[in-house]
Amino acid sequence: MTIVACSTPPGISGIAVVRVSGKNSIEKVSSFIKDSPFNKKTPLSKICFLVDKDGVAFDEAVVTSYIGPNSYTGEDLVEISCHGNPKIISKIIDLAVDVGSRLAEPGEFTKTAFLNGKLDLSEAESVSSIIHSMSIVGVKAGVKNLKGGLSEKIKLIKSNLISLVANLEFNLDISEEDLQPDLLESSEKTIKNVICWLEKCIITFNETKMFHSGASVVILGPPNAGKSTLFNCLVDKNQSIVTNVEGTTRDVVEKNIDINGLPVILKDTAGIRKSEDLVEKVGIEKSFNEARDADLILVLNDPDKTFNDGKHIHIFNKSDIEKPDGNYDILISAKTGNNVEKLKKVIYKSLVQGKAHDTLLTSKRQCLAVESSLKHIKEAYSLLVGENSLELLVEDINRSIHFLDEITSKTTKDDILDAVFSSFCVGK
Ligand SMILES: Nc1nc2c(ncn2[C@@H]2O[C@H](COP(=O)(O)OP(=O)(O)O)[C@@H](O)[C@H]2O)c(=O)[nH]1
Ligand SMILES: [Mg+2]
Repeated sequence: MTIVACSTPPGISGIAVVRVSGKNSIEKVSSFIKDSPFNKKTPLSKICFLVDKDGVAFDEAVVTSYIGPNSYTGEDLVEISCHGNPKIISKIIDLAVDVGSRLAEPGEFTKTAFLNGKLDLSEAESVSSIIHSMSIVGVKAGVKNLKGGLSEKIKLIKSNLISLVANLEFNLDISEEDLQPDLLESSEKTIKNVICWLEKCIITFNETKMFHSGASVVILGPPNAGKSTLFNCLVDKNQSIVTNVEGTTRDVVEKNIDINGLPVILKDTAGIRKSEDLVEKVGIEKSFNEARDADLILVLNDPDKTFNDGKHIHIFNKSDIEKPDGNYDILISAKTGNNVEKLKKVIYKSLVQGKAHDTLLTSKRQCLAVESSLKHIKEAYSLLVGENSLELLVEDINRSIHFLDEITSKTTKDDILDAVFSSFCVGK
């Protein structure tokens, strides 16, 4: 079956790209190209006229053919770079469907590439992370994995564990006195190294997942503290309403900003106070909910609260007209902008503790698999130091290997595949 989809976003654009993949895709597309120069033997890129059934040209486009397996999907593939008029795009898709293609599902081109062995699962996921990542750091991590960064590392860890299992199994089959003298010592070393690497993987993922999906930063505090003024100052725009009337902000106002390359989803909230106003009460409840799920909370002008949990920054605002009434991490004036640049640095430092560039995992799914693998290898370690039976030890190491396999696996259950590829865009 041949699949077809537009790979560029809907709407008017200079150029749009329609892709057709599958057996006979080249013949099928040729049926609506004037004097088609394409064949199944040689890949080709050419400017062509696209013609309707009546033979009249409806666009001039650059058409590129790829011959499977040397294509993105691993099968014959044609990319049509046409003018980005939605009418032209749907005409091409209609003509492709008329000659026996069907509309592609989201992510189906990449899924086909995976099923044809062009990419393993972690590499396919990196395509999604390259497209969706909210920062260039996240994009770079995706590209590293597209080139097999994570797969290579997993392969190496796996081969260490497989040799360990082989060695242990060999020693299971021989008599006690013939046991390799340093068996336990060398096994312990291998297992410790694997534990160390897996732990590092999880820590860096947790520290850097914000580079992919953004960090949620909530501004919280009493009414009139200047939360909306600070919000506007950080987003560089008069977006949130500022007045000297308490209870002005009721709904959560949010905006994506960039702090030193880190994508931040900044949220302005209703001031916390006892209120009888129903709408304001709902707003205050929303403020608490946002704060609970936030990566970082900026607490403004609240002398009663001091926090030392790394999740709060205690800020004194209006330092241009008032003296601080308690202990604060930083003094600012949202109105004049004084110390706001310094606050940005404090925000960045509170969110990014480690080295963002070290990350290898790009999805929650990968992280869960690493966590399960770590759990079993840790169990293996306790069995080893507790001098328990080698059989049990081997069992746990094998389970640990199984979860590593899930990260890159070429043979994966359908539900996992569906979950991975449904997050893609149509046409990728
Ligand atoms: N002098 C001074 N006034 C401020 C500052 N920040 C906010 N304000 C004023 O305080 C009032 C309340 O500000 P707003 O941002 O609406 O407070 P919110 O209720 O916490 O959102 C407004 O009149 C602001 O102009 C500041 O840093 N200095
Ligand atoms: Mg406000």
